[in-house]
Amino acid sequence: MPDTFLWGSASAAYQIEGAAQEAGKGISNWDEFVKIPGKTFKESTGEVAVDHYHRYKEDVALMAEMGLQTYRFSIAWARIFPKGHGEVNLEGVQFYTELIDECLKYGIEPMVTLYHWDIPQALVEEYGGWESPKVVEDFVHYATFLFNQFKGKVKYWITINEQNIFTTFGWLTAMHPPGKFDDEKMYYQVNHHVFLAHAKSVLAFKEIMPEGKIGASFAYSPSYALNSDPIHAMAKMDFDNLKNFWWMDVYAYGRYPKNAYHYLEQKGVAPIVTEADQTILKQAAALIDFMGVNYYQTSVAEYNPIDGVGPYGEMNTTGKKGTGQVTGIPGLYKNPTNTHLKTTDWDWVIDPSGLRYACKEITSRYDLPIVISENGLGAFDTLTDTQEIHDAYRIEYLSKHIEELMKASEEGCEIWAYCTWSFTDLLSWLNGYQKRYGFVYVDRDEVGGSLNRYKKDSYYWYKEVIETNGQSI
Ligand code: BGP
Repeated sequence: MPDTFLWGSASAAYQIEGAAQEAGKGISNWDEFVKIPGKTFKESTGEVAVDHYHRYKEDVALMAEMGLQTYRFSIAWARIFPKGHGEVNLEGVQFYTELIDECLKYGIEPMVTLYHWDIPQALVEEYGGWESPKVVEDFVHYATFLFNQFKGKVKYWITINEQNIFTTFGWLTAMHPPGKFDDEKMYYQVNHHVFLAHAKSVLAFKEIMPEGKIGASFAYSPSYALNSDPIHAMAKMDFDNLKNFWWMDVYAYGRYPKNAYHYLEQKGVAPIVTEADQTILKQAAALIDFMGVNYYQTSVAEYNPIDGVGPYGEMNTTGKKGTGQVTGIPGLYKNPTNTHLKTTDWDWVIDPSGLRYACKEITSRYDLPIVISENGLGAFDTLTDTQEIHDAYRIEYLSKHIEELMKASEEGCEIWAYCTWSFTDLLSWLNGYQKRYGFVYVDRDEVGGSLNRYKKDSYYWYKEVIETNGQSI
């Protein structure tokens, strides 16, 4: 990979920090949501998570020993502004300052996500959080505060993590806070507010740090038509417009895909977009530096008859293969499992070439550099008696994806960084602690544990990948 390329790993505040009610931090939507019985796997919470808040020095030292070049992490809004706005919590600012300094001390480039799904609960109570346009100003104020605070130290910034996922789970499937079900009208309006928060932050950023790099991270699932039957080709187009381009076009072009907008307008659920909004979205789109991509899997698009499957079905959160259900939009598309590919224990298809496909699609459609901000395998791991973790399956998964990433680079995609999900094991939002992603095993389960860290086989493997700049995979 090019000399400037960064080999990295990623995390999110709620999933690793713990110390949920310490050091002046305000309560977040997730701190509240996990209290509702049945919402998370075995009622797991991020109250302690993997205690990164207290062990960050140990974690960063492990990163340094591995040779990690960039560490992507998110800042918990409620640690900075416990009420979402107003008084700053200096202890929170100090924590992230120390974390950033610790990374810099070892030459690890910090990559900061402003929003990885935890909004201060106070804003939810005050005006409904993302449901109100008021959130835009508060978000931009929070973002601007961080830009000023960490200017000169942090070059790479991600505004919003997986807007498509947290809004879908929050307002359509009720699986994330605020737990609303099938509220399509609000779903699109919320998304519009998030777009504006992103866009206005980008504009503020370029005033403060013109030389910095900023983008959003999108959970991109490229799609394949079931076969060459035109009916499925059309299903693929509808899927892409509604499930992929709806977000990426706004980030990169500052406008919604027209056919999708028209469809939603006819359905009466399209967001209200003013001319002033359009101008802001366009201005920001012209200024973003990269497309952030969280890549886990591809989708198959098949025509879904009007009396076909609906958008809501069981999701596999237990790790018992085959328990997920096919969903879709009647009259447009559905997403059956790809029979050519293997799946993980959580029914996610494993498709390394999909990563290359994603990079090429973004390159030709948007002509933007790419940051792979997440990619990884969630799996059950076993700690042996001699405290080793033989995760050959993870090595295989990652090496195949890296191979495809390198091909994409050779084929003309400008890829700036590759962050695996994740560095240490951490809390999976809906799947508890048993779905592990890290290079570093953390001894804990849904109930608790020693929280000791152990290097997995994949830790040593990635160290060598970095050392050889991807030659040894
Ligand atoms: C992405 C999120 C991450 C992380 C990852 C793995 O959607 O940005 O926060 O959780 O997916 O997902 P899961 O934990 O559901 O396996």
